[in-house]
Amino acid sequence: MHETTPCWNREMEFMEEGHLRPLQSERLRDVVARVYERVPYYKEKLDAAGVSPEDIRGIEDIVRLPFTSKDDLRDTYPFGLFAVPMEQVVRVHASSGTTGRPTVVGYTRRDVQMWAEVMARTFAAGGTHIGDVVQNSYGYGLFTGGLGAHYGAELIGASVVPTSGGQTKRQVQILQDFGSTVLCCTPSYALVIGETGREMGVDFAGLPLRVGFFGAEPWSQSMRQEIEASLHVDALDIYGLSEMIGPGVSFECLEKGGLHINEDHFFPEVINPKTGDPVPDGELGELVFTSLTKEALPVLRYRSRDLTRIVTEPCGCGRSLRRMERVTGRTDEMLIVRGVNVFPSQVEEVLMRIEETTPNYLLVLDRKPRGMDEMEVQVEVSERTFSDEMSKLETLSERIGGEIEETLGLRVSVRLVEPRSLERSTGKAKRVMDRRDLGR
Ligand code: DLL
Repeated sequence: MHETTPCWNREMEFMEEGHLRPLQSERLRDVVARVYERVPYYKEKLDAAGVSPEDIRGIEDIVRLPFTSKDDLRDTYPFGLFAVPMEQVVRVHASSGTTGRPTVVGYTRRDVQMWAEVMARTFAAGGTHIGDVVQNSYGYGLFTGGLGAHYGAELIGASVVPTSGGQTKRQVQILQDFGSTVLCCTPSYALVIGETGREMGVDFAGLPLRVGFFGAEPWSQSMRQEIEASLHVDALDIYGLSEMIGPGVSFECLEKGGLHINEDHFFPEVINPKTGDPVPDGELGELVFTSLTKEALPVLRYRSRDLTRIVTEPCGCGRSLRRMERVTGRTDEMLIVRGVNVFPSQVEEVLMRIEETTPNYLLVLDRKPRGMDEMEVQVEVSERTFSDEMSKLETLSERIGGEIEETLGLRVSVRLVEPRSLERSTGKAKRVMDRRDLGR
């Protein structure tokens, strides 16, 4: 069955029912024993929780383990959670986050190989093969995107062009001249590449570009349509986080119905972020991951703060790896404006439905002198709309305000801004400017 579905590791990706759980159980027992023995911080944590490695008999016992959070990584900065001596660490990455110290992550040689394997599965699921030219526009450096995608594409045997992010005109030039068939970057940067290409007079329909692997930030179904129309590609969602490995934790296949989790390496749970209790499959909650095979930095029950749900229906591709829905936002990204919970992705969905605007927006939050919070939605209008008369623009901004209010239950002010006036990002886009802390 499904012999024709493109894949990298048929045995693991299409594992028969009943085979995966014993493997996960064995790997969980092993990782718990390893961190207990080798990472004093974890020994203390497990002792405090009253759990010893012998208590963990199978994967169902995972709920007995304590959670790990970003703070645990910060408290042990930079290498305190490493479970191997530095001589065995062949790579270090770090994610800067928005506040405080960066989170540092390390890899043994085997970890780097496993990472390439899970990224090869990602690329193969989108039909990448030998002979493909993979333009990798994720940033190379401390960020995991660049090198993570690089090694996976190389393992497949594709020709990798490591452009990294930035110099967008050159990106477009290379897309054309090298005949890139695969593009990797953040979804927001994919749109910037499309926009720049059009300004340069490029017809993407005439290029060999076929598929894009986009991730590292939340995006919506409407944004997928926008990218697919702009670049003439299949736009696939790829997800990951440095604390687990980087990109490669989960990936979409060409069915585009959620992301298959590489659960032989990363065990997923979805919990209620308030209580920490597991929620049933299909219910929205916070994703928690345990790395089952990582050597340098094994992490137990890491609270990702990402919100999603487990998809229960089987996928048309035939893979048995469970799927998660696309991540729509983070628990710490939720804005509370005059008591209303707002996720930037909700505003994005509304803006994407409005034809006269472009997908470039910024939410600006201010606290007014009398203590009221205000949210301004700045959104770029299209070139054609911008040249419309004032009255039309006013009607448009009222319409947008009305639709946002209907969705969020919150009155916001809308400012239409000139095409190309908002800052473009070559990596993760910045959609929120919260100025409410100033002068408090
Ligand atoms: O962003 C790894 C990555 C690189 C993934 C390239 C995909 C492609 P970090 O910098 O540690 O790692 O950021 C991890 O980014 O917890 C999510 O909040 C967010 N994120 C990553 N992928 C997606 C996605 C990389 N497909 C954090 N959809 C995660 C939504 C995503 N959010």
